[in-house]
Amino acid sequence: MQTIFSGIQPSGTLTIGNFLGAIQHFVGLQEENDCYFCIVDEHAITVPQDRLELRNNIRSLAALYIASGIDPEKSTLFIQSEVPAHTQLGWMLQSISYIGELERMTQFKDKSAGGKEGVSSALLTYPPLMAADILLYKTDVVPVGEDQKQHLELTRNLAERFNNKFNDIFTVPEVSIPKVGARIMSLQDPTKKMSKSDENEKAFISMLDEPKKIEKKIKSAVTDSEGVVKFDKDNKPGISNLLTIHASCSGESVEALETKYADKGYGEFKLDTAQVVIDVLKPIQDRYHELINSEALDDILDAGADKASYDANKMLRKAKKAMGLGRVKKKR
Ligand code: ATP
Ligand code: LTN
Repeated sequence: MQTIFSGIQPSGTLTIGNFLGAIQHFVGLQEENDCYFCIVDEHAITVPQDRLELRNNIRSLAALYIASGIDPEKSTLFIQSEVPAHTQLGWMLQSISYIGELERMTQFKDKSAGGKEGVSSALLTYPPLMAADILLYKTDVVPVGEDQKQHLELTRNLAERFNNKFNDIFTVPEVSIPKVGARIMSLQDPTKKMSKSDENEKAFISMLDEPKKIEKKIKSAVTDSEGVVKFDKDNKPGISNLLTIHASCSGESVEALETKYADKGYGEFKLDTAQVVIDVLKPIQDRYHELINSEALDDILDAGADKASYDANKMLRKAKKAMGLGRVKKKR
């Protein structure tokens, strides 16, 4: 049995990219492992958020985790800001992070591309907080999409740096990236990753989109003029992305789909792709609507925060002791 940790930001409604790149894999992992899944709201505030929207997104994300198959009996599901140990260890890890290495993170570079004046300092110090999330639970494996690989490498470096400098207390985690679906691209610009905070709504399929909307978005997805359903990431990024989505949702291989649509047009391929996406999302949406306003959801999150706090505080105490923070009480 291994310890698994992963987090998702409540920065909008989850997309099919989050589902195929992350949640779907979390569900399979919970059978044989000790899993922690976190709603990382403190990461979400590194960019401006509307308070009421953030509140809604946090609850909605919790309901979507469960509706997608995260079983609170098997896994610990909790909200990051309800477990203060995360920001506490995050601060301690900032003290051993270098500005240079943080400035090299591509997510920071992308999000601060418009100039550094209006960008929060938390966007820069986000990776040590992410490292804290992971290291508090003696995590062995972190399942994430491709875009998080660099943050995971930094987490490993910080863990090793801390262990060498102070005391060998942290487990150095491995990253796990799915073979298919690790990087679902935007429907409007298939060279960019699909992102829930994209300002163009047509660029992503939200997990709560209605069937008609899903169909419309896939129909208007940007492709090419060749008219051949074939996987070629460099020359046909749009069709390759739809093939990945179709394959991940239907369980068929990309090769099998290429054969199936060999003499068919994009129109038919797109309609079928929409259908397999709708089929995957429908039962999740039904369960979501049962959960979203229930007290049961609060009970699950309360229990999750209690369990996570207990485990995280144990590690926090060790880290404080290793760094010399606080005091040792005199014997009376
Ligand atoms: P934002 O747009 O707010 O930056 P996001 O949509 O990129 O957010 P995150 O909360 O940062 O989503 O990521 C949650 C998980 O989903 C991570 O494991 C991430 O790697 C994965 N993920 C995000 N986008 C994609 C994508 N397009 N394809 C595959 N996996 C993804
Ligand atoms: N940085 C991640 C979200 C995240 C995370 C984590 C993922 C925060 N803490 C810990 C895995 C483990 C993102 O933007 N997708």
